[in-house]
Amino acid sequence: MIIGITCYPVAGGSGIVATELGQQLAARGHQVHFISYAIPFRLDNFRTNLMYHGVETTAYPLFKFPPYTLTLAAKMAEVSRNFKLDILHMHYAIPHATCAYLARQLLASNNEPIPKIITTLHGTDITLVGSDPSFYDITRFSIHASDGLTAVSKYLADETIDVFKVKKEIRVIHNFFDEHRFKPRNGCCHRKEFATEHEFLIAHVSNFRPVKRTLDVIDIFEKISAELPAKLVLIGEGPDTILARRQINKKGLNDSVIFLGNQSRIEAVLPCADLFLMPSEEESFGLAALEALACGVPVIGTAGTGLSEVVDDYKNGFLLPVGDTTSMARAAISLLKDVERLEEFKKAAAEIALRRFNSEKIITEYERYYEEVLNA
Ligand code: GMT
Repeated sequence: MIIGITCYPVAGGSGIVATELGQQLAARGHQVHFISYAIPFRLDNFRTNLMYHGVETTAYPLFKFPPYTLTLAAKMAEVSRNFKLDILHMHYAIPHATCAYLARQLLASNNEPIPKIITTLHGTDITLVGSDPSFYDITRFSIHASDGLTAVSKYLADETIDVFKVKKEIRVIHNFFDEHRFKPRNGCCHRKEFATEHEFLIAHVSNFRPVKRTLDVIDIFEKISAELPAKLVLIGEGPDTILARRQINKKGLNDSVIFLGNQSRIEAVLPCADLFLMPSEEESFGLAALEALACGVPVIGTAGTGLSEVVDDYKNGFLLPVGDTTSMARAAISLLKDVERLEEFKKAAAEIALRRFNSEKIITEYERYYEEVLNA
């Protein structure tokens, strides 16, 4: 198949999933074309069957906001025409599915072959509409204009059907991880750069948006470190980074917290950790939590979100109510104090992640879904 993929190229779960998917499809012999305004984060190597098409953002005195979506739609049509795309796979309805719809109209107006549009929902479309209802109609329209729809969890599929009154099937295809990159510690690890042998290492990875509740991460860590020797490693950057730094300073935790900023190879750090914290307000899936589990790191996260499809409560982590940092810290402390149980959780983390979310399985699900949509 010849597939065009558009995603947000910046660090974030949806871009990572799109990039890994494109790379693995290319490795299976499909021709993959990334169409975006920058090379996606994690698309760092040359690969056979894989091409990147940059989209220009035009600065023109009349434009207060450069019309990126129009140049993106035009580029989608151009790549479709030049490479005879079978599928345009959009990650996010807004604006990508809308642009794909426009590209399709452009091609149709010239009687040119039209690729099928598949949209994968990652969650933030709903958040966007939640914070700005003016996006509701265009999001609903773009969802319905797609030939195929997937969601990264059942939780998200149900929410989307509910919020947007969706009348078509949304196929649930869970996120996955690259099993060659994310695996438990094998002796060669940077652990001693972060913590001593006697300290526990706690990790958190996110884009530090308010939805991630980074201050809860610090609160949980403060409670853990009051009882046990521990260090906290923070990976990622975002609007709440400054708040987090201020809070760490205020609590006198500077010597116990390591900020690593954005990292493209988090698999070098994750396996060193004993526990991963994801106390988000909302999480349609929680890819960073899956990557931690794959590295054999149990997760403490929020109940009642898509994380429930990723973390097995009481087997490889604990899911607790949003904002309940006391219970989260208590769960963390009791697990860290129980050496045998911690080892069981670590083993279960890697095993369950590999069994349910290995890339081989999930990429095949995408391939089959592409075929279904093409033959519909
Ligand atoms: O969580 C973010 O802020 C990033 C966002 C994104 O678009 O990259 O992540 C969303 O998509 C990921 C990949 O499917 C999911 O693992 C995340 O759970 C989801 N984020 C939220 O639902 C808040």
